[in-house]
Amino acid sequence: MNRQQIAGTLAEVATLLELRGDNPFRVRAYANAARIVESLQEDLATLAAENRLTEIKGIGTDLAAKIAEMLTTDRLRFHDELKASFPPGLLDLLRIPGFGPKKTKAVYDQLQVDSLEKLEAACQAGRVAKLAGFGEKSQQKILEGIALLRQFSGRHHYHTAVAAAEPVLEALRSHDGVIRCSVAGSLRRCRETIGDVDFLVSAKPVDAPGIIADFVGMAGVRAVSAQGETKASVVLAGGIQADLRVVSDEQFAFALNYFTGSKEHNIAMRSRALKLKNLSLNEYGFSPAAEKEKSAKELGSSIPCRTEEEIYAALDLEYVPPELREDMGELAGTLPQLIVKENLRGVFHVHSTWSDGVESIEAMANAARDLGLEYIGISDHSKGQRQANGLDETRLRQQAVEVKKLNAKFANQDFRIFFGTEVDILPDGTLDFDDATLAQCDFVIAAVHSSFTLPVDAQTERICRALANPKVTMLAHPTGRLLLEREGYAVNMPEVIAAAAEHRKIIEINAHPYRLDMDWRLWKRAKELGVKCSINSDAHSIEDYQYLAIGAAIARKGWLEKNDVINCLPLKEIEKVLKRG
Ligand code: DGT
Ligand code: CA
Ligand code: CA
Repeated sequence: MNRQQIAGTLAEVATLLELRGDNPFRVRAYANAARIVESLQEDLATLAAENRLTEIKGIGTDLAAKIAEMLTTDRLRFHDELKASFPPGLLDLLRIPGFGPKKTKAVYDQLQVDSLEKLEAACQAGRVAKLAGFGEKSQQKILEGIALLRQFSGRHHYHTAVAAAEPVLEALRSHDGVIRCSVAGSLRRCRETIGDVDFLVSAKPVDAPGIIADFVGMAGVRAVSAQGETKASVVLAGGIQADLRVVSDEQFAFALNYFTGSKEHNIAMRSRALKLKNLSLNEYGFSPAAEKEKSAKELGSSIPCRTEEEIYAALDLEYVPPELREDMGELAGTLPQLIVKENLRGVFHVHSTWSDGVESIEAMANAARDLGLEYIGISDHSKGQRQANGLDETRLRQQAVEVKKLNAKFANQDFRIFFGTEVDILPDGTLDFDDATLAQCDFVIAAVHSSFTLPVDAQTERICRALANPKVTMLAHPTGRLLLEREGYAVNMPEVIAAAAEHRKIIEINAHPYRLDMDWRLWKRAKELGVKCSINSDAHSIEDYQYLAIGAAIARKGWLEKNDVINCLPLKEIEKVLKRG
């Protein structure tokens, strides 16, 4: 077990002991030990090996033995036994916001409630309100808490979390006591899904309680899970959990860096600080490695840093943009000049009413032009997509005529509609249109929309065969995943990437927030092999164009630069590229 897991187990022991009605001093000893281990700077395994665990303040012989047991056996028998002594469903009650061990014990002892379902039923029957210390109001709160729990037990799509975070950030920013504020965590790193939203604020100590009070009382807050003097956790509308931490302005950069993560990036930063400068680094600042972790918290950072730039500079590093902080080599050498969404000059993979879009081609074109783009690539579905009103050969020819007419209208406006298709890749790797039909297109996007359950080798071969087709320009959403809904189909992506490189095909980042496919983790390798990216909106409506910003964020996570992304090319150049084939 690592430090974090050991701390978590100790905290759970404290909760379970309290639930059992154990001696409060014993409960507190475990809770304290969890906190101590959590913030410990020294390496637990080293301390244990040198028999020095008891030197940690608050860790006696009994706790030291338990920590040693977790270090060597990866479990704690005492914890296992405690857990086994309760009905498994009982522990779920602890996840209800505001429902701690005391309340859990009360409903268990007095009403034999040992699961969320039973608690819900007891509340609905009015039995919980009658218990001492509960009442009608708290019964209602429990029901709301259970409903929320069901909703927020999962993760959330990036765009949902952004939408939930924006008003909160705005409210925090407008608060008088707030000096600086930011989102942190996975949201700042632009991960494709978000567990909880992390907010960080700097303020004077006197202002912290007021900021916390305003945060938990905000209009969008549905429930308060925890509230302290400098931090709080709430559930926002839509069931998204959010944490707020308030720190001093001197600590802000360090806290921002720490709580932005990722955990793996933090670990790499810490070990670099130690190796290079003999300094320990945490959310409070730098301190001489020989001293206990407390020193930065209490004495201030031994190298003061106002900004994250200064922290990286102190470690002889260039600034690492949050999207790259995933421990994928970002501390090892020169960083790319990452693409920004303003670099995008046009957009491919646009649908219209000809298949399953909701706007005409002309409306989609005008909207793109209003956004400052110079071209769109219309690519409606092919005939295999009957439920999406896919086009057959005849309708495709008619659509080509319409696009030609529209382009005549746009001729003097430095704007162009490229004519394409999102053609199905059939199970054997051939395409839904023959070469002669595809020849009238300016570009061709090949996509898998069926036979998701092929064995991995067959699926890979199918896609690679499509990529070998000279008529194909780019590959759509390579794994077909729908984030938080459905896994992608089994496919050997390194082989697909190699095939794209060999046949000089583009791979898309499908910017739809449910897809974000091809995954950011694969782009570094693809780029090394020379594969180009197209950030595609997959727009079925005008609003969907906004997904381009998410696509650009994912491209940044994939280390991509402007030159790696073909729709950063201006109209005149993309015309040449498409003509060359
Ligand atoms: P999420 O919420 O699951 O989408 O992912 P994050 O990255 O936002 O994770 P979260 O909210 O648990 O914590 C926020 C950041 O705090 C995380 O990215 C890094 C930092 N952090 C949390 N726990 C640890 C830890 O045990 N060690 C280190 N080094 N950093 C941590
Ligand atoms: Ca988070
Ligand atoms: Ca968090």
